[in-house]
Amino acid sequence: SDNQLELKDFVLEKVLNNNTVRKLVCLQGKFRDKSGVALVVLEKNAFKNEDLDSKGYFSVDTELKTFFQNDIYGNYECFPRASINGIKTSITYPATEKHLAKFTQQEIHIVLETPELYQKLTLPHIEKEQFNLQWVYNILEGKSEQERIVYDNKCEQDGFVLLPDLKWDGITKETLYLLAIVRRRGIKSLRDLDESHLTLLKRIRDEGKKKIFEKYQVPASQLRVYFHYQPSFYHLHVHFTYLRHEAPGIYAEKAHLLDAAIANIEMIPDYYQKATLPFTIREMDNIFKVYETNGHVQRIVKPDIENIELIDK
Ligand code: M7G
Repeated sequence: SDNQLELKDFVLEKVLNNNTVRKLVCLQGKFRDKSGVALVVLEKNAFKNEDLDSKGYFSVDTELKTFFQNDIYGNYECFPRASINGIKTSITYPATEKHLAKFTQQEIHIVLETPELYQKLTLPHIEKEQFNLQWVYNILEGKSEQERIVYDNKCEQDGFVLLPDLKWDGITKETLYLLAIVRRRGIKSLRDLDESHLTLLKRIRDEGKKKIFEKYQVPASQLRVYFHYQPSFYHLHVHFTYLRHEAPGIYAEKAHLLDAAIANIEMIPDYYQKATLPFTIREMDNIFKVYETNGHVQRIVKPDIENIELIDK
């Protein structure tokens, strides 16, 4: 269609992040003849075991360029056929400042969010500004990604939709990443959970694990099932990733295992309304200013090069 975005029309304005370990670049730019700002993320795909044969990397179509050969050591660059050499690409258009900030490399800090700080600082911030949840509603209302849905429990109260995460191609077992999105509206995050959500949480855990085993043959014992705190999207969802896959966002300062959350609530029904929850904020996040203004975190002061030169003279 006329509205189709094409990479040949992309004009780079700024490299927001170039992660050499994850082999991922985040780019800010424009599409020719279009006005909005675009966020493009390119990521080299993980190797798939099934490509490691004579139809994949070791096929006659693979070109091998020699860098050098020295004694028993050979160094090459390999150019496999295009169809196994794709680059995972995600485009957000039009992107807001907040999208760009999320993908920009920057200083990061931990703050300790007591229940009081949640009420006083975090909650008003979430209510004032947060990412739009339209994509979530599109999934729940049957308008987008329907062919990707793995399981749909339609119960309004305790149902959920299970589908591949945006970050996953839905095929490569090595990088398995699914998302369970609850049907009930208004549960913002881990912070809201209490004993009234136990049925929902256990259903997500049990049915989610069962469906993933049936469809992808990954057993429950090899799944990492967790919430993010803070999440980017304030409509309750649970991440399911393959234990062997070092998925982004599985760090101690961000991930909370679903099993641990259930156990905490069973022990203390209002655990998450009483707990101090640490979370990370980045200096470009607007919530950083809120916590900074209230004295809970300090910006890393970058040495001002021009001033240092003046002092030296
Ligand atoms: P989060 O913990 O709220 O934020 O998780 P994070 O992005 O900081 O982890 C939201 C999850 O939803 C992430 O894993 C995203 O990759 C995923 N996601 C975001 N969008 C916009 C979509 C989408 O449109 N479709 C699907 N299937 N997943 C998405």
